[in-house]
Amino acid sequence: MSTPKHPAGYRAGFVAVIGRPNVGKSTLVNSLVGSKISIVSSRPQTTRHRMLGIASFPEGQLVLVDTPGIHAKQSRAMNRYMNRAARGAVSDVHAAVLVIEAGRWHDDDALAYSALKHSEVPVLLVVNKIDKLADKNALLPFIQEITADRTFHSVHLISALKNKGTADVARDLIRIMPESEPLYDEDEITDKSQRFLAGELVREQLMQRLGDELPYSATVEIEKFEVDGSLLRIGAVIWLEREGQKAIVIGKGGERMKSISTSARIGMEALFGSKVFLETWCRVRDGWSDDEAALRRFGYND
Ligand SMILES: Nc1nc2c(ncn2[C@@H]2O[C@H](COP(=O)(O)OP(=O)(O)O)[C@@H](O)[C@H]2O)c(=O)[nH]1
Ligand SMILES: [Mg+2]
Repeated sequence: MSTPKHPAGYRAGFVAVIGRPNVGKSTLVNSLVGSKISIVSSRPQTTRHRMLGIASFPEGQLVLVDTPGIHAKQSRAMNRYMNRAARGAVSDVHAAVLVIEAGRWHDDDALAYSALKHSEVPVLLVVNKIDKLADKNALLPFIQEITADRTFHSVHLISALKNKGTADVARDLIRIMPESEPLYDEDEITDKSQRFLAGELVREQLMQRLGDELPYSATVEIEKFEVDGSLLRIGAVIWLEREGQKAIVIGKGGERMKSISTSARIGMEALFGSKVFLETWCRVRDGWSDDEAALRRFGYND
């Protein structure tokens, strides 16, 4: 008879990570997983897809569902896709984490809470970015106000960016999970392919480096992903909506494109643990972000 690999009382389950855009959901998922699998930027709506982050601990495993933020504006096909992905994440989970930003309670926080309220799963309130708060004394009345007429399993004050308080969030969540064998191999960190993650790392650079409107009209397609001995050869196409956007992405003398490519490559090498040869170029496809067929082709299908 084989001895069981996991201790008695090992727990595993799914956790939805919910909140309005830009509160730090992806940063929290990365902190719990211990690797940067979900891209992060200071722009709202960086996360476009629902993705799983797998966080394994000696006493249990959390499968975190990172979501695009729930928000009220739904005019374009892309926004409708992102809201569907976020709301869909609340079904079939064992717990949910509502992430908010310390010191601020927005209408869209209330919208996210109301999406959870009907689901009957325990909800942890995670107040993030406490490192940014000059006056920590202001937190208590803020939290009292939020929790006065809302029900939470527990409240955590954290800084996902500085990994402060996140271990307690994990411990608390594991206690809620059902007893179970691990749901994924303990060395897996996400359900997404390396190919997908490579595209996201290029898109992260676009989100971080381009002016206000442009990042939302760009997407990335990985045309080539080849293993060549210990080297990964990756070819990425940046799809834009208008010819005029090309010059902006490429920059003077190709400088911007070069830094996008270099930073994305460094991120890929860290995540994949191998050397990467990355080629990046731009193409134009008119109006792709409001075209359901083009969205599906670029992997936005649910
Ligand atoms: N100061 C600070 N910034 C944070 C923290 N967590 C996330 N951020 C920043 O907030 C921005 C949005 O984070 P992201 O994880 O993409 O938010 P999401 O849209 O909710 O997934 C990024 O610039 C992060 O670096 C934190 O604990 N402290
Ligand atoms: Mg995100």
